[in-house]
Amino acid sequence: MKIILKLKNIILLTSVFFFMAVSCKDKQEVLEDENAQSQPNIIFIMSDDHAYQAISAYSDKLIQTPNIDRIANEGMLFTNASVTNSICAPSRAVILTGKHSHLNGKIDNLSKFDTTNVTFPQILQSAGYQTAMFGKLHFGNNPKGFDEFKILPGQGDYYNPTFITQKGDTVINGYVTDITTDLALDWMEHRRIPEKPFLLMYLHKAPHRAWYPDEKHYKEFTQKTFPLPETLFDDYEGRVAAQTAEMNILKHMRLSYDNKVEEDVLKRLNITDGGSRYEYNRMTPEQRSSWDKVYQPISEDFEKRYPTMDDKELMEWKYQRYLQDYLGTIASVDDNVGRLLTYLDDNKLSENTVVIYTSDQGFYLGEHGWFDKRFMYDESFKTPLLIKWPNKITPGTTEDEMVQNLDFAQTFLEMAGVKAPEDMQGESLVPILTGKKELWDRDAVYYHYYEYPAEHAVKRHYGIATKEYKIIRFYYDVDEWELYDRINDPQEMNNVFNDPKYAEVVAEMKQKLQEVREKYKDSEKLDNHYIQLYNDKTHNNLED
Ligand code: SGN
Ligand code: CA
Repeated sequence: MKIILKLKNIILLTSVFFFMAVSCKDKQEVLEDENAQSQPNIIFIMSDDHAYQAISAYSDKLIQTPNIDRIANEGMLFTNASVTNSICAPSRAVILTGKHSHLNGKIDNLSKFDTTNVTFPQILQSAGYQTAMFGKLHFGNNPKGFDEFKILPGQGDYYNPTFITQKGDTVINGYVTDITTDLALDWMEHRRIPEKPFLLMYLHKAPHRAWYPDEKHYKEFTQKTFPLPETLFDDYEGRVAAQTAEMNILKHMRLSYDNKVEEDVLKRLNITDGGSRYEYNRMTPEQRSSWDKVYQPISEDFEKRYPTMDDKELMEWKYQRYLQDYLGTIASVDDNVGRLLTYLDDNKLSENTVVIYTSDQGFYLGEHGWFDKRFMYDESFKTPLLIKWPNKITPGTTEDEMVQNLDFAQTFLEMAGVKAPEDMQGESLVPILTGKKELWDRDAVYYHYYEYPAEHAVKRHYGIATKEYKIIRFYYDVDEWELYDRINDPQEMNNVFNDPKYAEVVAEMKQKLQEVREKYKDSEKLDNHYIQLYNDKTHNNLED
């Protein structure tokens, strides 16, 4: 009896002490503790030029990406996510500001980002989030709203890259994809404040041109052969802007710069297609020696075969070389996403962390005979999007609603319970993620590409896509319209704009395009304003 009484007293006393301790806690601290529990951590993973065709959750024809797929297996796979402007820095500006290019001002890669724009990381930081960014930004200036950043200058390098940090520039030896992950893990391990929710932007340079894999993966991928896309030999009939674009694998991909044929071999073969193996020249002697063991035999083989190759054979050879290196860089991204997810598991962070995987845009992997992006055609208009949010998203869900990178800012703010500014132009994806799809009624998405005249010669164009159709207008030095029937012609080979059978659809889509342009506050006046700015040399103040 006595023992039980004693025990009761101990319990009572401990409870009193506990409540005293809580009430002694600063009110603000308590609030932060509560927020830390209710506000999820957000990890935004973005790679550069990662085609959805090269993620096995979408298609396993080319590569297995088990770690990236895990995000969809535990969350949601978006099969109809697109960008508003398929090029690097503009896409990033749209993501950060939640505004279309014509309003945030970052229309192309050539001008600096206007830092008077309000970005979602700044808002999250003010709302108590700890924020960090590692990897590629490509803005020409440093990001605002981050407690810590280590970013690549411009495009960044694969081998032994330089990073811009708050304490100055530093060169880190090794492979960029591994290093970017090391930086992110080091920040989570040593500088994360456990009482605060965090936003981590973890941004890979890979698989951007000129596609330099690490040793493990070039050894593996140079042994592989990939299926040819059905449209590899597209002749661009009926599509004027496609005819003048300069991104054809046969005609515009460079044998040394892109396909890594040694310069001496090209000299002996009398081939001058410009460029050199830039990244090779950055390697340490050890890195070069490993590289040469694999790539020298490829050059030697090419030297033997080239004299008898016709265009078809050369196209196929270049396509295989392209995919071997491109996919090799993705295999590293996948390994490193695995490292990050394992870290979250090991540190009990998985349950309260949203993980997003996306790319700054899609990419052509030989479809239409192309590499690169920029066009509103599906392979570069669409982008991969996989989101895991434990206890909110039903694992293994596939979603075909037309969502865009424009929606990310408002989505993250809503996840954090923070009100988004009225002038953001996207829509939060939270209803879709949490099974309240009836609140989502978007029926068309808007697109506008500006960087012309420029590399790859893709003409300026804007358009809208609905689930059934896509209408595009190319302008500046042409005035060309295109219409695609997305259901019957998913490869977008037949421009049916002038087909009388589609006259009614054309009229409806033109009308809708006008309405959408008005809704998003885009106009001919703004088109002309940006042409004027572009022609003014001060606009082009950045190297690509
Ligand atoms: C570089 C590439 C282009 C690529 C742009 C933009 N050329 O200029 O092929 O389209 O970047 O890419 S290279 O010869 O320098 O590799 S983006 O992803 O940054 O928009
Ligand atoms: Ca890109």
